[in-house]
Amino acid sequence: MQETRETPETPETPVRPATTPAATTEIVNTHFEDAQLPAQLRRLAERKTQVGNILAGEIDHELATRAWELLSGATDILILAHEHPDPDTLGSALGLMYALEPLGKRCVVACADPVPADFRAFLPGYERVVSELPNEDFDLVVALDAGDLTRYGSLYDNHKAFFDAALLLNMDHHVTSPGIGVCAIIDVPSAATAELLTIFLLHVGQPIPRLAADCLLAGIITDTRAFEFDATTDRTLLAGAYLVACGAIPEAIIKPMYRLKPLAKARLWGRALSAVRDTAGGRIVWAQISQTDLAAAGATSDMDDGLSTYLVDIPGVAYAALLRESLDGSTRVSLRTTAPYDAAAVCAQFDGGGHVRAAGCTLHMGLEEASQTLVAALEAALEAALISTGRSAQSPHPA
Ligand SMILES: [Mn+2]
Repeated sequence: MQETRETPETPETPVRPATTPAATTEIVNTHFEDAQLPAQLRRLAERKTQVGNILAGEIDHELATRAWELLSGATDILILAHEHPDPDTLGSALGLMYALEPLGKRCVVACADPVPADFRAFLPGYERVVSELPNEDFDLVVALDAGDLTRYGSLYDNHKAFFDAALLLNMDHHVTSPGIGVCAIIDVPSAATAELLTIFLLHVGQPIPRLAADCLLAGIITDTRAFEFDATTDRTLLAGAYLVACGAIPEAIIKPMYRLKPLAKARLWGRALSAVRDTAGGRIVWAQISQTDLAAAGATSDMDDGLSTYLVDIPGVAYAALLRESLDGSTRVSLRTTAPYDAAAVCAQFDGGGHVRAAGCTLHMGLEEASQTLVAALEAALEAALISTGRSAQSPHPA
């Protein structure tokens, strides 16, 4: 993602409205007449305060107070992001670090796995994330975005005795989290742990510095795919609004996360998309990527990432598959479905797995044979699903 920055820009970068008075005088000057400045800035500051007050009331007072007592009482704080990190766990950890450091806290952010290169463009402080503990001299551990110590991977495995005895504060938003430590705030209505942290910091009256806002907004935006997923609530948007008022810039996250792509990736997608096949009246679509395609496009095998999701957005599609030829001659399948079709159930037939809407499997055969095998399985799955709803697989889809 770093190698090609020459992609055509949107026409003009829009002038952003002013956010915090201190940080954005320059931008304000391009937007408002000088004479209007003080009143305008006052209005922006008032609005920020109003939004902050609404958010501050959105957390259980007892729990937040207990959590803040733990943080206030600690000096050396270990902040954990879960293994195979996403930007929510990392952004929450770094955001909390940037919020606590002005109070004189010494913070170490740790994650069992390195920060993926794709996230580095929009996560300030990523270079401070360590994958092994420098020591065990911490008086508090804060575990973020997972409510089970095993999710912290090798960090936990390598320091079991330390973690099992540590004073532990846990913040997460997953409904499946059992919660760990002396204080666990598992806030399921939050679309992201970063949303919960934003609310928490506001509740306890802590300022959110610009760098903390950048990290927290990255968590919210990526856990909601830019406020798209149905976990997004009015409160999620308010938290985003507050962080923007703190100086965070949505485009600085959304563009590198979702839009920037190397030229080789565009060429690879072009090859695959120009040969998309379909059956069952367009309810099943699939594309293939061979080693020849990868070589011709100058692409790496990870550059098919996102292509099956792109295909499932074709109207009327039930199943969208991407099949990629591996170097060992097997075929990797990435399957996406629309409701109510079950991607995991189909992939399970080939010893794969995943989620209802997104799953994968490996077929130990060449690309063409794998396509036929998979499509036969998809047709059977579609037929079974349609019979159960009294429709026909052969009729064209309504879209
Ligand atoms: Mn999350």
